[in-house]
Amino acid sequence: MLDKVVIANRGEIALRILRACKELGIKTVAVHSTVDKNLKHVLLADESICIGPPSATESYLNIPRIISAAEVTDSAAIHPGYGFLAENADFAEQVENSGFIFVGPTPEVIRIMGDKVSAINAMKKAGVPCVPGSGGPLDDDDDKNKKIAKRIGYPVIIKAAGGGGGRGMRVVREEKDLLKSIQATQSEARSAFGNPVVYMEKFLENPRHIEIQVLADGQGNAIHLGERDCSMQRRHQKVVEEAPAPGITQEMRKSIGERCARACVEIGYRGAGTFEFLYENGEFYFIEMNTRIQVEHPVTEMVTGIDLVKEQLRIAAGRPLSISQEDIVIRGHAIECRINAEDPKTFIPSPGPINRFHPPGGMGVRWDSHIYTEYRVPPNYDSMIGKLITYGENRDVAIARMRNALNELIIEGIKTNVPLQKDIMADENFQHGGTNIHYLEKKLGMS
Ligand code: MV4
Repeated sequence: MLDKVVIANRGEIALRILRACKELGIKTVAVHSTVDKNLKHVLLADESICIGPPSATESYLNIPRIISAAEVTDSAAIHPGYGFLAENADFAEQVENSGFIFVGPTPEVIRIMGDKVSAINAMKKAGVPCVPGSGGPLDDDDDKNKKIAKRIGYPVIIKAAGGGGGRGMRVVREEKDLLKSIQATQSEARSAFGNPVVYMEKFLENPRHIEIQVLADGQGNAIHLGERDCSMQRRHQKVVEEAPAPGITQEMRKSIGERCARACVEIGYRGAGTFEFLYENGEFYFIEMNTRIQVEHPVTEMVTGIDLVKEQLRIAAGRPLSISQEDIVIRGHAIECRINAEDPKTFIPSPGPINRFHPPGGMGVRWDSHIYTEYRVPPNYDSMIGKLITYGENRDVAIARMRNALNELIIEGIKTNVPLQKDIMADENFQHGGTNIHYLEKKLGMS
């Protein structure tokens, strides 16, 4: 096993990684900004190093400082968590070139998936179903673009190859708007991502967002761990996630999951990964792949019993996958509510001191969070302060437990989105299951 790991992140995921390391007998190094010196995982880590001021660009995004921390502590590996440098191929490459193990896929694979055009082409080649589209970058030939759009059929969507996660997209409903939309997306993409390449897809009007979790060892073995439904979102920020996805049958899960696992072997994937799909009218359409552990990984852990972060660390240590596809059984139902320090109506971040805190508990309740009484939520980072996960033998039980757990959860001193989460859990359409990606924004009266 790895001897010592640098946790190159903060907040709940840093604590999550620390716990997995401890279970595996791996020593831990916390790297943190000045404002994060009292984070729970920093206090629990074997060693800690301050790597800079609060600004993420000077701390959690500062590659030389993180690699130096690995050097001075004689660490074996660096776990990037999610966000920050987790999907930065240059970081993964520099980590490897400095003689450390990057807990994740190879830099080459991260690079392929970071470019959405190359990701789609790799997946198409590997037999993963994709959205009908241009199959490559669009050029300046207006007539050619019109032909592509006509073949696909309106409405179409123009997306930036360097985008992802909802940044740099434009829907086009009629031919007369095509050229200017392509040009606008190109120039936006050039300034936002330094890459003007755009591509075209059929625009799906009312899909759900369903993703498949995979694990691969980079030694020819790969498995899938079923799907998550992440459709409950606002402005591309997920709010509630669940596993399994309502209405997805064993047969559908097996069929799409096996295609993802096979694709992992084909592209030489290593580590935990997620295939993102749009799901509409009973069909899955690949849109992007995430090459990191995701925020919502606990719902998959609850329904499979597999510790995904421990698996990441075992894979990074060079061990072949210890679990086979037959070992994976989806049992029961899990729901995750993201808890954010924000106004529940305006969504304006609400940093500050937590004066009173009581976590929920009971059967099937999991609270993944770094917060404690008198912890101060800094204004410098993402507003997510915890994740409340409930499990039950079926979806109704998981919802009932979530409603109880949200009522038990007390966080005072700052505003949180707990009231919004209570509203969602009480919503009859959510309770019925299978709401699409537009549901929450419509409920909130945004569109
Ligand atoms: C789409 C789409 C409809 N049709 N692609 C937004 C985030 C990025 N990952 C892809 N996104 C979308 N791509 C086609 N061809 C609708 C969205 C989309 C979306 C997707 C997932 C979750 C939330 C979303 C919210 C708005 C739009």
